[in-house]
Amino acid sequence: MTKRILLLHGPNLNLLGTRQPEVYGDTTLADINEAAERHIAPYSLELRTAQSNHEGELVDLLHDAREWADGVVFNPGAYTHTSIALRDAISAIDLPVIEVHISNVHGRESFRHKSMLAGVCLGQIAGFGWRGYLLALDALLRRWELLGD
Ligand code: CA2
Repeated sequence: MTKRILLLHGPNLNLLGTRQPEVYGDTTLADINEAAERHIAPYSLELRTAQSNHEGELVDLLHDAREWADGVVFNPGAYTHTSIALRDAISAIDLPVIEVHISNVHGRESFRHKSMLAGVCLGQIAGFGWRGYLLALDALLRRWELLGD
């Protein structure tokens, strides 16, 4: 049975690869989505990608995912640190959601140390650059026993 994954990117991540390469690297969002597609190619998985700069639209995308997806890999950007609406949406959809951050948020400003979302996610991956998205995909693959130890 094919599993379906939403790879969801939050605010400002459309700018990846254009600014602040010292923090976020020089990989673009399109590069990340392509790398994710390549990564899952050997498995019976379908990937859909989306990016929004708007909190309510991210809530809608999470609600929609309930209708079709089996899991979500989500970089909520700065909404990580502020959004009770996204926390409630993740709680409501009852899907495994993995929070991903390109940078090590715990080594940055103190306001980035707190995630409003991590407690309702399956787990959090931070600090491994764009490859963190691939680690998150592997975590879902393992959960579904499509990838062994
Ligand atoms: O490290 C991450 O992935 C973050 O989610 C990125 C967010 C930040 O607010 C979080 O604390 C950690 C910011 C995304 C901004 O992305 C940019 C990319 C290129 C140029 C400017 C911003």
